[in-house]
Amino acid sequence: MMPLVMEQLENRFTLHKLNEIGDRDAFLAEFGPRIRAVATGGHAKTDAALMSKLPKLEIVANFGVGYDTVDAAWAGQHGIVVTNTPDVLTEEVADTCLGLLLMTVRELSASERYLRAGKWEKQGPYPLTHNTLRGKTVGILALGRIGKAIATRCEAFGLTVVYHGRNEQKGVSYKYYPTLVGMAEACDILISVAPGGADTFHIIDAEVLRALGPQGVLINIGRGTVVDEGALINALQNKVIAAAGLDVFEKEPHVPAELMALENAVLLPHVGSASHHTRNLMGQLVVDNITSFLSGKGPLTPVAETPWPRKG
Ligand code: 8YV
Repeated sequence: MMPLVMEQLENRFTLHKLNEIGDRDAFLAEFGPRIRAVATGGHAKTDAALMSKLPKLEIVANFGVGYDTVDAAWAGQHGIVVTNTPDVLTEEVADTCLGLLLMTVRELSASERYLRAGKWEKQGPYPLTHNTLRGKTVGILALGRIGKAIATRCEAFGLTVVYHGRNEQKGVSYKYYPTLVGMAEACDILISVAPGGADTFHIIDAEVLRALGPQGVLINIGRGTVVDEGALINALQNKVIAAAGLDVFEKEPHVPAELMALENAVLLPHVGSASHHTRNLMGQLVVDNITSFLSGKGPLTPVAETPWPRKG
């Protein structure tokens, strides 16, 4: 957790830091019975095993809009509220996504490597790119808040936007595809904004990549687990698709050597929301959720599994 979060929580509450204590079991045995709120983020898991050791737990405030590391269904069943950090990061992540899209389609990072290696002067201009954004259709997987901000930017770039998700959305003018394979067949660029978790695990598989086709480009700004990374490596090696731009990976921070070796992959270290501006807003929302909740005013941004006011 960033200093902004730690300082405010330390000033307002009694703060125990699980990550700084070597013996997890001893920590939980000593402090677990008193913990009312958990602030968490990154790759730390707040699962049933952890929450069941915190009998007074009332709220889990997750740093990040994605909360696949928190067992929100279990929390909901046990009267624990889970909050995330939506909205404050939407535009930043959409900006990053468009940057990654341009880098991938127009080979901007490869051409910069070419310049820095002194090849422009020695060997002449960087080769023309096979791919372009001109005349292309973008398929967005999961048209939520971030997906819509990406779609708006894509429209400004003159791209046709279509989408796939669990349901067709009212009031959305983009064409809806009821199946992911159907959308992959129809679009040139597949952008995944889908959250992680069991429901989306490996839904972008070999079949979807084949449907995307040899001119196709995959951009993943959501969660790495949505893509079958082995199938993607195979598809990139064998030109089943043209290229991929990835900000997220299956087992972060590990990035497979096979991906690192590929010229047709642009790889970013999960920087979608990673500016001081946006991360400060996310951190503040973690603090504000806990403060509001513990002062009896309810959570500010509860997740769908733990609605507020409570149902029933
Ligand atoms: C953060 C993210 O990098 O919000 C999310 O879901 O993936 C990112 O904004 C991550 O949550 C930091 O823990």
